[in-house]
Amino acid sequence: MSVKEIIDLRSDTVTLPTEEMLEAIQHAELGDDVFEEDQTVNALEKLAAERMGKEAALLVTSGTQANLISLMSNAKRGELVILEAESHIYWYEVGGVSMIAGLLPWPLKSPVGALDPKEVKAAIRPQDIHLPKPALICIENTHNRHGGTIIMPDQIKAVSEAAQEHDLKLYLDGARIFNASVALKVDVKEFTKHVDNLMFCLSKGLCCPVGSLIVGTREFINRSRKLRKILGGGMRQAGIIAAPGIVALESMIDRLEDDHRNARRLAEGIAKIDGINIDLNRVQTNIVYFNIGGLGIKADVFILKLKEKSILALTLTENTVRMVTHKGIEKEHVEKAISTIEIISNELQNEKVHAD
Ligand code: TLP
Repeated sequence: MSVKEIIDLRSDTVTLPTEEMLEAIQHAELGDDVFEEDQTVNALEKLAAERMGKEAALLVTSGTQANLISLMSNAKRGELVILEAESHIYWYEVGGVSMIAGLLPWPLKSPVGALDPKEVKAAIRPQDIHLPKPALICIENTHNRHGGTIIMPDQIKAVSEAAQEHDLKLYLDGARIFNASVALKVDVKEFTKHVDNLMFCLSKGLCCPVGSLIVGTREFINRSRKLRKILGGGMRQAGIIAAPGIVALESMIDRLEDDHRNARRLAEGIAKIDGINIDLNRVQTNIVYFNIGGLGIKADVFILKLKEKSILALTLTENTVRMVTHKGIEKEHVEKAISTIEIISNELQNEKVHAD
């Protein structure tokens, strides 16, 4: 690691394609995917469906597009969607759930990201002339804003029972579902078998440059394909994107364990620093949040100080900083990040003492 090297812990979306991926792109068999003639896309979609234990899959441009198409494919305009209050769909997708899908989001709060089946049942209110029709429940795994927390298969099962009882669909925003499966050392189907359909991202910890996959029944995927076209997401020689996706599914999943180990080390290092608060129980995968409220400055100022020292991070709230580990972040980068946070924290504590 050179002294000037930037350590980018903003997100696992900053990962670059591997040599093997670039090689695969060069040799990909291509065709027009709107005519379903790109054999590389077809192979990726088949592989994704098999991995998730579902009938079919569809390659789309991003996680946000995957969620939007899935919302529209699972529910009709004016219907109600139950989701977790900190979910990505509710927070970060520019309100597409209402603006484009035309759904009424019904957010439920939770301590660490898992919906409480009792609260879900209570939210599914009886048919009444005054009320919108509940159609869909969305869950997120791992849960981003709760710190990359894992929603356990039996927790998903309990929500799926509530959904089935009331004839609602259950959808999983599984942008980082492989992080959950690797962390628990269980097959990804242990999670997906309880949901009707889902999406997962290729362009996060799996290092692909672009793309997410929607997975579900053939009927759901056919509907989603049409919606993707409406939204301008019909791509032509998309094998260029699919080729690294195949490499990702075949060889990039197990290495997520390295990211989890690094995140744990980072979190444990940060936990020792005075003035910083971190909930180590939430550090279950590759996301680390910590509260810097005790240092007397706001998170946006703190991340500027980090940036001056070549460490990049994001803010979550006024007082919370987010760091995400990924391919390219090694043990020495983690150590450097910890020591830099410590230096900045000490400086701030000293300034505070002098000001008092
Ligand atoms: N999350 C991004 C940012 O948008 C915050 C990140 O850096 O974590 N679902 C979940 C759970 C996500 O974390 C994300 C991306 C998405 C959906 C959307 O994926 P993209 O960025 O491909 O549209």
